[in-house]
Amino acid sequence: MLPSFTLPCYIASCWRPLLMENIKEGWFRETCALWPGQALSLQVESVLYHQRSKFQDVMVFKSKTYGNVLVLDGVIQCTERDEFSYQEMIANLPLCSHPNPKKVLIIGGGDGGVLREVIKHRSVESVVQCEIDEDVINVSKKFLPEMAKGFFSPKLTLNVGDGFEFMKQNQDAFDVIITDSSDPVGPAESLFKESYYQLMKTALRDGGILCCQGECQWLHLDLIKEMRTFCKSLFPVVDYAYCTIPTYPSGQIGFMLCSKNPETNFRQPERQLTSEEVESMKLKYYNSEIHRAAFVLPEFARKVIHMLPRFFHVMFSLI
Ligand code: SPD
Repeated sequence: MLPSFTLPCYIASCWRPLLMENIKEGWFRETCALWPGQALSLQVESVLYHQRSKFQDVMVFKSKTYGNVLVLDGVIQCTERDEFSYQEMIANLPLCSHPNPKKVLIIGGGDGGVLREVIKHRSVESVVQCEIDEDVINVSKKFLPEMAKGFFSPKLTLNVGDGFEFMKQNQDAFDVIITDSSDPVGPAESLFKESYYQLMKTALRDGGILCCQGECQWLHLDLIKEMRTFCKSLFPVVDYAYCTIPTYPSGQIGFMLCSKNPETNFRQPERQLTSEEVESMKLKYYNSEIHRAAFVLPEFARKVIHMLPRFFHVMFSLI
C-alpha cells in the first residue's frame, strides 16, 4: 500500500502508539484531512488484528455487514463485501485496453486483490508486485484469504521493497503498470506526482499502459486536474474513469489511465470480454459495458478534468 522510497521517514512511525480513537461504542469511524467534515462509519463485531508495522498502523476488524475490513493508518483500504469493484476496475481497465499484455507490474496492492484480478488474464505471463509492507501481505493472507489467494500464483514474483528503486532498475520492461496506492497524504503523496509518472513511463515498454488510483471527483477535483495536466505532457493518451464503491469516501474512486501508444482509445476496450469470459473470470463488477461507461463523467467533473489549461488554448490558437 505504501511507496517503498519512504523507508527512512517511516522507521520512526513504529514507535507511535496504536490508533485507538477511531473505534467508539462499537463503531469504526473513518476521518481524514482529505475529506474534511465527513466520515464513514461501520459497525464493528470484533477487532481481529491491530499492530503497528514498520511503516503504519495496520488493523483488521470484522464488521457487522461488510465482512472483514482492512484499515491502514485509520483509512479503509478494502472490505470483503465491496472490494471487487475497485480491484476489478483498476486491473481490467488497463489490461483490456492493451492488445496483448504479457508482463505486468503492480506497485502497492498488499491485500492481493489487484493481483487476483491480473492473473485471471490468460495473456499475462508474469507479474511483479512491489509492496513495501510485508505485514499487510501476511495479515491479508490470514484475514482476507479470498483477496490474497493470488500470492500463491506461479506467475508472481513478489518484491517486498522499494517500488521506486525497482522501476529505476527495470526500464522498458512492462506492458502494464498498476499503482494500487493509499491516499496522497503522507507517504503515498509522491505517487500522485509527475516524477512518479515519469518513472512509470520509462519502466513501460513501447505501447505500454498504466493505471493508478485516482482519488474522488467529489473531493479531489483540483488534484485530478493537476495530474491529468502533467500526464498529458508525458503521454499521448490520457483519460480518467471511476467506479462506485460504498466504503470509499463519497462512495466512489477514480483511475488515471495513460498510454504510450497514440492509437489507444481507453473508452473502447481493445479486448472485449464475452459474457462467458466474464462468467469464467468470476467478475462481479467489470464488463465491457461498464468499461465504456466508466469514462462518462458528471458535468461538474467533466468540465474541470477535461478542460485544457490556458497555455494549450494559446498554443492551439497559434497553429
Ligand atoms: N481511500 C482509500 C483508497 C485506497 C485505495 N487502495 C486500496 C487498496 C485495495 N487493494
